[in-house]
Amino acid sequence: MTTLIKNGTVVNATGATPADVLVDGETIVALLAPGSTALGQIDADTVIDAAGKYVIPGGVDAHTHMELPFGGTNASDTFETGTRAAAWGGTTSIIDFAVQRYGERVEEGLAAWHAKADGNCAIDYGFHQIIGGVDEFSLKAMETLVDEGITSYKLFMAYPGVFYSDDAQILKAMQRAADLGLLTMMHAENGPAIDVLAEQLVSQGKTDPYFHGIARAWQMEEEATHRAIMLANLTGAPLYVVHVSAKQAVEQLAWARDKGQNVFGETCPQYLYLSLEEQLGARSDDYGAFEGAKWVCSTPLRSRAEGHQDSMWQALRTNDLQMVSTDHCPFCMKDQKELGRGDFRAIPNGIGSVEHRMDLMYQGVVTGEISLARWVELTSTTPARMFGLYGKKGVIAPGADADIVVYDPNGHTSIGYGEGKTHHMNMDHSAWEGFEIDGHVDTVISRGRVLVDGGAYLGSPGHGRYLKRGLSQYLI
Ligand code: DUC
Ligand code: ZN
Ligand code: ZN
Ligand code: ZN
Repeated sequence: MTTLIKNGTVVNATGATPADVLVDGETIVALLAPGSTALGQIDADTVIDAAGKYVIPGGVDAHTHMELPFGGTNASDTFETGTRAAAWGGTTSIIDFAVQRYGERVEEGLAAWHAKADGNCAIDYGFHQIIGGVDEFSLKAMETLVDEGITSYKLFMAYPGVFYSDDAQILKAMQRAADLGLLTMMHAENGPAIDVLAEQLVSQGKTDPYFHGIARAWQMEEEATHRAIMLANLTGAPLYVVHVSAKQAVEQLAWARDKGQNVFGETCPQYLYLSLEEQLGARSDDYGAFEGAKWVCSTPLRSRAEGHQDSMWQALRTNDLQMVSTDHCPFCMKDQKELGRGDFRAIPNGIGSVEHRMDLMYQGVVTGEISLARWVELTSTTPARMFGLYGKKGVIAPGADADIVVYDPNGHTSIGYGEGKTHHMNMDHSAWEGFEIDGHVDTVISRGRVLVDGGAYLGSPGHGRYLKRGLSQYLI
């Protein structure tokens, strides 16, 4: 079974060039001079005309939380609904976080995650491992992760009593990670101090969702980022800071990178486009000021007046931040976010974006924030390299998996929920209501199989395969 995608502009992280792409089975086998078919050399079973469109490697979203138990409820997308929504939006691989909770063995947490995901995914999927309790057992279990195809793990400097690690635990885990070649992913916020600030706000009657962002002040992100960098420096462990939102945290990353340390950071679309001021202003008849709960996530939305959003875009251009993931962690308002009416601390933290990342970042190309090639690099190529998938994922090249998106720069996408707008995530609202994108995901192919064709969905649960990942290909 061969497919030829012809007349398009192939965009890789290295640049854009007109080329036809030949797929045999699940694999890209050739890039051809445009029009080679006209000479009669190629006789493919299926031909896709990509004239006027971009042909890009499928998106790799390296930070999702399908079915995450959090805040007394579960993230509302299952692996089935979440990966289907991802496919609709041009993402063909996700890396989700398997969870070990305190008091549980890492092996149990990982087995539970396979049970949720295996056989249910529309696209390929890998795992990072959350270590929610660093102790002699989890330190031992880290030794088996590489064999499981899990080459990165996440620690939390936030959420005392839930996932939190103190500095002693972080130090021990990083020492082990340095020996094993594992990439340490860090939720860098000073949780104990944040919890005090949050308690003080609530006791003053400041219970609205907006105060979530006041409690989680940027100083708490900068301080934790610096501490993580120094512990990584001491131990020699490569460090990847997740969901960076404060400009001062980026300054810490840039400082460490300028000295040659293996330190990396991701940001997310919400920290580029949304702000604390907009969250404060949000009101609805149904929810009043509690409307702001839709944008409660951690790290929090930051003040536009303080310039954090501009600084995130700038860091994406200068490579002080290397990639964009969603931190897709969806919760409905009804019965989920509503748990925190009257106390913002009880609002489950998270925003759903897995369907919109490719479009939202393409809009950054339209507005001149990033280049076309950088769009592909931030959303596909670097995530693949960072997390040991490159070669198969993240590039349009012979030998790569045929994970391909045909993107129409003359198309249009209206993002939202309800009233004719049709996101595919399992959520009763959209944090992105009203966003208009000057581009459109037309065709999505995963290992040679067409999942999305125009407005039609042709995917199925179980097509997606578990990705055993190699070590990071991004280290200095
Ligand atoms: N951190 C995440 O990475 N995801 C959801 C919530 C959080 O705090
Ligand atoms: Zn986090
Ligand atoms: Zn997350
Ligand atoms: Zn279209």
